[in-house]
Amino acid sequence: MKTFITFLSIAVLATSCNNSKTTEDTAPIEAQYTEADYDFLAIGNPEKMSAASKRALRNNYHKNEEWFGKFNDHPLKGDVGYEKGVIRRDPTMVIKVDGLYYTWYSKSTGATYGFGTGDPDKKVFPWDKTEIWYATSKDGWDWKEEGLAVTFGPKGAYDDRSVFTPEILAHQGKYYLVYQCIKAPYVNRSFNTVGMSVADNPRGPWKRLEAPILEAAQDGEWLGEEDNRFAVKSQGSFDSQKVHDPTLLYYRDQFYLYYKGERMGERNTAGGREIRWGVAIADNIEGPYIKSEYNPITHSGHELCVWPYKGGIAMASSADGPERQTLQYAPDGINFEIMSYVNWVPTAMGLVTDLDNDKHPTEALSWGLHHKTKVYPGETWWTGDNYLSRFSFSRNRNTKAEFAESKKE
Ligand code: AAL
Repeated sequence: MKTFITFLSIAVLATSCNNSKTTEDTAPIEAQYTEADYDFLAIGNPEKMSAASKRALRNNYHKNEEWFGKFNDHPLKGDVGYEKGVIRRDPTMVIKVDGLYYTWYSKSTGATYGFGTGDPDKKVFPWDKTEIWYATSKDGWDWKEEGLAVTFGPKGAYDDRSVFTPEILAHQGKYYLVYQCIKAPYVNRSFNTVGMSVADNPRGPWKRLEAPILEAAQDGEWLGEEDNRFAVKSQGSFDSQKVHDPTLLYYRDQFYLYYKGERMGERNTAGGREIRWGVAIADNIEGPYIKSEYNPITHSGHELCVWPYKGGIAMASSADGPERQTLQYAPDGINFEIMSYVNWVPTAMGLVTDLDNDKHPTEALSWGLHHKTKVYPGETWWTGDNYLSRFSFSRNRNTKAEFAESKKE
């Protein structure tokens, strides 16, 4: 036993020497791995471990099994499901007020033409010329569309072309919508902003702030005059062109505005599109929001999905990057580690905020909303229609506790 403990100490310390050391990394190996851990991972001889077995221990597959599971999709009833010619997408978190669930989402109608038509009024993307609408439900299945919440700003303002991809935060009796904004004209090289509207009641009226609360860094340099977002002399920060999917959480007595950044001259890398997340933090809910010095805080993910769990922040990383389709956890809301790999992460998840998150690592994922795309034969995804749907998360059948229990019999 002593021999393998010494061998393992060296192996584990060697593999962890490039990472920031936690108490666990530096703890004596006896404290890290027990015979039960080896048995759980079916490692018969700890003196002869394959790279995969060492990685299983290092990545905590014996500890994090409660984070593993599978997402499912279920159609909704009522007004927000598929409707030809109507875009409903990017639902917010689902909040419960006086026994009724509320969600907000981007809504638009009319054909999408793409860029370069020569007519600056033509809709370029499903989320262009979009406003924020809302719907309510008694049971989370049957949704009633209630109407418009936030429309465009006045001509010439930062939000005069499109307001979309909203997120909601209920805080101290008020309601805050944060969302993406586009100022006309919408071109490939547009820089976008994040806006905020405030209401005393989830049914509005909503009052928009005069200025955006977050802006793209705009610190890259375009190459040439052509409207091509991939042609750059330098790329700049991870959020040099876009600040997307704003998601506001009240955390540690401050306001954490998580967001997705897109870079000028975005590349396609090993993980697909070059997408990363950042966070901007404020003492007051209306700002100023200061971008964290630790940005980017992920090297993967697409639409934001974050939730409070046991004093830290958990997240689901969806479509892009080498760590796509993982669940991750940051004890401080900034330093995320992979906890599990999942079959699929629903697009633009809106979590339900009145679930008992701390009960289980994936309790917050019990159910929620996301959007889907109906692509018509012979057409591209962006001429299709988006509609809302419901997801659920099924946990693994055999947790470590159950495994230990079965060994007793
Ligand atoms: C989504 C989101 C943002 C983008 C667009 C609409 O996937 O990342 O909201 O701007 O696509």
